[in-house]
Amino acid sequence: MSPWLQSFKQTYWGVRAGKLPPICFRWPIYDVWRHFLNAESRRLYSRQRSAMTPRPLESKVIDDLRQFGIATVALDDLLDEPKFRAIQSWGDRLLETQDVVARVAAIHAGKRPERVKANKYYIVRPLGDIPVFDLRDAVVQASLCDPILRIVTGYLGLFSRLVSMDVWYNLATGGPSQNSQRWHRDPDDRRIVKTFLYLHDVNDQQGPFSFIPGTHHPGPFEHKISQLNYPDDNAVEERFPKGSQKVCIGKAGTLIFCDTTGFHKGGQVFDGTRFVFNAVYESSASEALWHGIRHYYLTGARDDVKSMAARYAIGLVDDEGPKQPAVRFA
Ligand SMILES: O=C(O)CCC(=O)C(=O)O
Ligand SMILES: [Fe+2]
Repeated sequence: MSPWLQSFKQTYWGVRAGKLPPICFRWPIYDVWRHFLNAESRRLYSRQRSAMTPRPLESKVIDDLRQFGIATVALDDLLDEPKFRAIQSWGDRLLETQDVVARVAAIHAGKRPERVKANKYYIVRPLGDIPVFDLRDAVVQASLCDPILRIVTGYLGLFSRLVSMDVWYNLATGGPSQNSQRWHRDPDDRRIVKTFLYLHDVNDQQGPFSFIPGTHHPGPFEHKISQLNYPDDNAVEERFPKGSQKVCIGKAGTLIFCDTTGFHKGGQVFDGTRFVFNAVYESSASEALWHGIRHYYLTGARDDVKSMAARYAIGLVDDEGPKQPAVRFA
């Protein structure tokens, strides 16, 4: 079948399934409607300006995000009360569950789980593919805390949506780099803030998150919304040699903020494992939101969430859905 006919068929079936046609996500159409769709989130942010005024360390993170597209801090340095130990022991308990131990052992024995999210068979997700979090979980409270939301909204210039939270246990599976282990730009929005919280130390053999500073600004290998942005590996390496790449090795408790519309990769473990919590903040015009993709569910009393920015962040997230997580703790 000719590529033209193939893309026509894909568009046709996509539209029938309720998806917007790809043209809606191309420049400049997407950029125009993104602007209008975010009118409310910009207005809410500017109304809350004084509450959202960043503290000095938060301002430094925002500045680094603007300039380089990446910043790292220790989570507890941002918070009024340390939370990392509680988050880490919650994570460690997840790893000790029978189900997770069995899945890890199977992969180490060379088995490849079938039908695994995004084909990432090298990741064990202790909470399953669509995790259910509770608003009382320390990790959720950290993801919605004022300092982090001041950074995210300060960088994006609008109230953002917490579109994803996930826990990854990356294993060494050998073989060539795959999926997001290869250099790419994320396609969901024009500006994205992803945070990666290292739950265990990560050295250069444990699949550290890596980024090419500055590539969140327009540059080579154009950023395309709603499409794969994976140039040939050699082409990226030639254009951005090793010296221009930032490899985020770090201690447990390290929190990385990154605008992943720039080139990044990670999670290819050669020795040991990588244990990380990932949260994703995007605008209300994020492509994933528009396609109705739900990455997680939330339980707990929403009325307890007081800050406007946090309420907005979870405003579109569904309550606990049909899929139960693999494990739950009270
Ligand atoms: O696993 C990693 O370090 C990279 C993941 C990634 O590409 C992403 O979260 O967008
Ligand atoms: Fe990515």
